[in-house]
Amino acid sequence: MHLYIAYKNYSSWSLRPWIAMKMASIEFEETVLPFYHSNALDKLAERYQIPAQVPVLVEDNTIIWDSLAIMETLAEQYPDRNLWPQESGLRVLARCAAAEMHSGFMTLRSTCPMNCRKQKRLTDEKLALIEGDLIRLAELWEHFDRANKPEGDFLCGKFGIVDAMYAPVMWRIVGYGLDVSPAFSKWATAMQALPAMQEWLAAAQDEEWTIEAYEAYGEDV
Ligand SMILES: N[C@@H](CCC(=O)N[C@@H](CS)C(=O)NCC(=O)O)C(=O)O
Repeated sequence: MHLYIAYKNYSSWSLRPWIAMKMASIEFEETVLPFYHSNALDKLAERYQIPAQVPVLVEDNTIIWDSLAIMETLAEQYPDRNLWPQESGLRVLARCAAAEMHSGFMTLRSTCPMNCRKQKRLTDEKLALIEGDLIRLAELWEHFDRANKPEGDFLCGKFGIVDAMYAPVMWRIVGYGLDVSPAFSKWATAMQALPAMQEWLAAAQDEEWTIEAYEAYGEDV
């Protein structure tokens, strides 16, 4: 199984299946395709006739070219890893929140691009723009707080796909010094402390590439 991803410092969609696979102890090989610095991603896309985007998971003749589709497929392939919660009501909540991330939070995503190795601060004008998304995050975390779920630090107790979908949001909130809610902060602390997340961060810090377009967001602290 081979996971194609991009810059660990910047590629939020890459982080999602990568951390889900690490947390579920699914073995894989990985290749980083730095699409601002090489045409290797275009070549991969041409070869498989898919969009020139990461993440892409290749297993034998199966090509999966979307983060959520990758994790859904893995949840089917590895039912014992509980990538979705077992209890159906909790699973519905997890699926809704994962889908909401996949198709929403556009303002937060476009205003605060993931930049794991930097601390940034936003102007008041930019902060006002993302206020609605921060309120929505707090509301979502309240849904999970009210849910009947097993013990644990993550949204459904144990780490699962829904946590993986929000993993880059942790870097956005922490990196831009934003405040969501105490429940969110507790989750973010647990997420950041994961050995797999620290492994991702160390690799991001070691990367030689810089993308000026992403560095231009916010003021460096
Ligand atoms: N819907 C896709 C989105 C993937 C996506 O936007 N990936 C970005 C990197 S984080 C990308 O590959 N960008 C390459 C480009 O736009 O040239 C998914 O969930 O996998």
